[in-house]
Amino acid sequence: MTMDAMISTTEIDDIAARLDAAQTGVADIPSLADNQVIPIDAAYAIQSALIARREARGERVTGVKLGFTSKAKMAQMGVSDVIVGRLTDAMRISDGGEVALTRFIHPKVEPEVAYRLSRDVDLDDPTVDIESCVDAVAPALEIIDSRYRDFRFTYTDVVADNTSAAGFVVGPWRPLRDVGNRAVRLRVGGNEVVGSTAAILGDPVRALHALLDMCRRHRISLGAGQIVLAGAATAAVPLVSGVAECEVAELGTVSVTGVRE
Ligand code: OOG
Ligand code: MG
Repeated sequence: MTMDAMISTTEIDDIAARLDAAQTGVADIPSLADNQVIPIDAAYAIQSALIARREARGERVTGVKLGFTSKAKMAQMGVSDVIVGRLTDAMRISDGGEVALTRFIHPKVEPEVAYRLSRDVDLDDPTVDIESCVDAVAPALEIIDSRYRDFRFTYTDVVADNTSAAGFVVGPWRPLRDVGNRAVRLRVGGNEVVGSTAAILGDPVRALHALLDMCRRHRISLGAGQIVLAGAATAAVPLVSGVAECEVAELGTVSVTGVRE
């Protein structure tokens, strides 16, 4: 590591504070990379500091999410490796519920698949079978809202910003089943995007294995009851007022209504 890539714990906390203020104040900030090289481990440390701030306000981590598990998303954002972020109870919106668009800077919505962990995952057990730690699967929507101006960021920037996580909606849970190669349809206002769950690393179940690998590398715990978002099956679409609905063939439908207050 070169000297100029080093980053102190004070800087880590300062950046987390800036990202936190951008989210709570609904005001974007410039890309960190404009001023500074952030090593990947520091980016995950910033993400953890950001989550610690949310927890100090009473939020609870209720899940994790993967990003850039599809080529469409990698191409849309110009990155080439998966990322992991945290979901909190404050980000959850009930299926069919409303969400105020004023909560966000420039929200987009993604069609996803969610898994539910039924057991704690021992990251230090090299033989752990992640699929056996999951008991249910559901269609889901993720609302992403980069805290960076114009959604412009580098790989490490977006990790620091908790992978743009801003909201999520989970549809009806079904007992765990194969959800590979299912048609996916996302409708937002007059916009319709179609795709397939095959876009998610070939099969969303592979996202669970990618998640285990990322969580081991970055020491992110996985516990019983947590929700896992496997990543978008298509490029993200701007969230506007009205209904946003995701349908995954033979799995179900999930929706949220964006409202202007
Ligand atoms: C980062 C989040 C990507 C996904 O499903 O690929 C993501 C972003 O695009 O802002 O959540
Ligand atoms: Mg996503």
